[in-house]
Amino acid sequence: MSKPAFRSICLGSLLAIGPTLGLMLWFTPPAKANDPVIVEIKLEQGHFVLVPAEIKITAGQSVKWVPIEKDFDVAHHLAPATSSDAFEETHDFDSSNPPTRTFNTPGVVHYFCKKHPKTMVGTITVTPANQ
Ligand SMILES: [Cu+2]
Repeated sequence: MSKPAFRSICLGSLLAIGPTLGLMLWFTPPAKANDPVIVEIKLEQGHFVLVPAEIKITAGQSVKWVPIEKDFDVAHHLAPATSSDAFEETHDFDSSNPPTRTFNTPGVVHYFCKKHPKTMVGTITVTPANQ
């Protein structure tokens, strides 16, 4: 096989594979690691609670708080437990606008709901990304 012929076969393969790869990437959904971890807000025995109350995530991951009692448009409002907890306070929210927060710094974050401070208490443990 002469060199020019070989070259044109290679080029032909690239031209065929390129668009195929491009299409595959186009249709591939985002990686699971980037999907937010869901914490549900449920009504249990008359009290709103976080499920799960304690979660462990990897630095860079996001958490989304989703009220699943859609019949009750009760507002929630998440805030750090203390000034040393790296938690960005939310606005009032319900099932129509659940908040998401991304945690980039390893450590333990305590938070609670200002509307339901006795029962909606949670902890997020953020581990380093390379562990
Ligand atoms: Cu609440």
